[in-house]
Amino acid sequence: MQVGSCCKHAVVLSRNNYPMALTLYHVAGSRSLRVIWLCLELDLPLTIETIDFSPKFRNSEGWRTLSPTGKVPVLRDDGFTMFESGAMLQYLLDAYGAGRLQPRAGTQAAAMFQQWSWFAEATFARPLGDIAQHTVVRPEALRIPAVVDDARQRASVCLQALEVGMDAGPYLLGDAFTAADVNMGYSLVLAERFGLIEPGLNRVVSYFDALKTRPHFVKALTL
Ligand SMILES: N[C@@H](CCC(=O)N[C@@H](CS)C(=O)NCC(=O)O)C(=O)O
Repeated sequence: MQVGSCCKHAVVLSRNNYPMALTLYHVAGSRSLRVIWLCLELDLPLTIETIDFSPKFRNSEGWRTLSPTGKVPVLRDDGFTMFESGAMLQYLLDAYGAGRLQPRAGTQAAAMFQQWSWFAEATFARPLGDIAQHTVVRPEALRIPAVVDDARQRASVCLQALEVGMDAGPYLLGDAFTAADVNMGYSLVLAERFGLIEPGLNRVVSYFDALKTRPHFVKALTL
């Protein structure tokens, strides 16, 4: 797979001698931010290969071999390849996290960790993705304004659910920062980009502000 030949540049986040060889196929502003942020938080070495986000490249046979739906990101660990950003976080936590940034399995905290992680992608990111598709990703002729209007409503319901449903903070599970915040953080980046975070969402605003004080989030946003 000649992904490398389509990469604009590679950045290597590496300070330790871990036995793994993680490579992330990345596009700035995409869900690959989650993987970069988590690797920084866990101090895992990661090679970041920025790929071409054009439909031509994403529909190429080579890219579809790695990502059958043509989406971004893709993670490789030596010869092992996977798609779905949330699943990547879980793999990294379980394989290399040594118990960090996730609650012990089988606890109610772990259930809440799963709830917010799934919510961030399976529920909240759906309308956000629709907004992205119909404002940026699709060619103009294929964009449907009514889809955007509807998606904005659905995303607002999700923000309201976060407002009333999250713990007292500062993080989703209270005092402990976890990878669920990494999952949610990216969805909030999109929500902010689309102007959906209203000032009245007090808890959401202070939660997102708390995430923005984390240096690794700030760094991930620049890559
Ligand atoms: N659930 C997937 C969603 C992947 C996804 O939609 N990625 C976006 C970029 S953030 C993409 O590739 N969009 C292009 C498209 O859908 O055509 C994940 O979390 O990895």
